[in-house]
Parts: sequence; structure tokens; C-alpha cells
Amino acid sequence: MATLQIYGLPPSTYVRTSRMAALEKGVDHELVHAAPHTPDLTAISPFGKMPAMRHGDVTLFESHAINTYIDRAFDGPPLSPADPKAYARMEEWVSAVNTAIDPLMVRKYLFAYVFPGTEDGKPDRARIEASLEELDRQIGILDAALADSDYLAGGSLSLADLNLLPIIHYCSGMPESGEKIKATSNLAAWLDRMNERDSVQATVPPQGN
Ligand SMILES: N[C@@H](CCC(=O)N[C@@H](CS)C(=O)NCC(=O)O)C(=O)O
Repeated sequence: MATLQIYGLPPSTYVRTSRMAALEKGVDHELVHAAPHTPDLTAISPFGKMPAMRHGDVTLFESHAINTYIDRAFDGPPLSPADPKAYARMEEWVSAVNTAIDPLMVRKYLFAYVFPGTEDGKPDRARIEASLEELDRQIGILDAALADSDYLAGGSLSLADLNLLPIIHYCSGMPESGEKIKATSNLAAWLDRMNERDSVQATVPPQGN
């Protein structure tokens, strides 16, 4: 059988999710190191973003499409609930993370530390400060979402949890968000639970990225 290839770089939150999906299914994959907008990626993704995927003659871009393919094309534990309500709940959280949480927590807040674009290269404090109120609100939303179940879509791990984990991993290591996450009960417990998984431990991004 063809090798599953995931194109992208280890620090990327979306690349990490696809790699975790493969590991959760017990599928060997090759990570093909490719930066955004380089030929390996643009050959598959018209937008040049990571991740992209190749499996035999199947090529895909967009992480949720890739993760869904990995879940359905291979044996191994299901990463999407069979129950329609729980399935819709998973989709709800994948979408909310991609459209609301990633733009705030990653693109606005974390990037103000990692890619500040300031003259002296120091964190962009104005952008960080401007993120904090919404950061607090979103952490509260996630904490509430995990009040009645161990995972976002119910009692079992799903693609929604794998999609969120890389973001919360980074945020838990930053001063303001780290403090806020530590002060939660459900989100902090979810992170501890997730951190015990082999797929999470095998994909920890290199330090300094
Ligand atoms: N909606 C896309 C988003 C992918 C995405 O934004 N990837 C980032 C890295 S985490 C990227 O490639 N950024 C480079 C760029 O936007 O030019 C997906 O889910 O795959």
C-alpha cells in the first residue's frame, strides 16, 4: 500500500493535527518537510498552505479534509462519532476553532510573540494586550464546552480535539494564556488528558519555533 505523506513543517498547528490523526489511526506516515508556497505544496494546494497530503493517487489540501480522509480511509479507532448529534458537535468545534479560535489565539496573540514584526524583534505588546479580553472569553468558552464531557464531541476523542490541541499546547506555554488555562478546571484537565496520548507526545514541536 502507498505511504501516507503529509507535507508541511512540524511547528504548524494544522500539520500537527494531521500527523496526530495518522498516529491515532496507527498509520505510518512520512512528514515531507515543505514550507508554505514552495513547489511541493503548491503542486497539491492552490493556496500553498500546509498541510497537504498525498496517498497514492489521492492528493488533498485543507487539514479537515485530510483528517477526514485519514479517519475514513484507514482501519483503526474512529476519530469521528457515529452518532449524528455528536458528529455535528465535532464539526461545530472544528469550524469554531478554525474560524474564531485560530485567528485570535494563533494569528493575533501567539504570532505577536513569534513573528512580532517589531523593529527590535521584541513581542508586539500592543497586539498582545489587544488580544487579552477575547483570549479570556474564548478560554472560558472552551472550559464550559468541556464541563460535561471529557472531549469536545462527547466521551471519545475526535478530530475536534486533535484540531484544538496544538493551539492550546502553544497557549499553555505563553505567559498570559498559560495563566488563564491553568486557572480553568475542565480545559486544564482536558489538556492533561490529551498530553498523555502517544500521538501528542510524538508530535511535540521543536523548541524555539
Ligand atoms: N484552512 C487551512 C489553514 C492552513 C494554514 O493556515 N496553515 C498555515 C500554517 S499553520 C500556513 O500554511 N500558513 C502560510 C500562509 O498562510 O501563507 C487548513 O485547515 O489546512
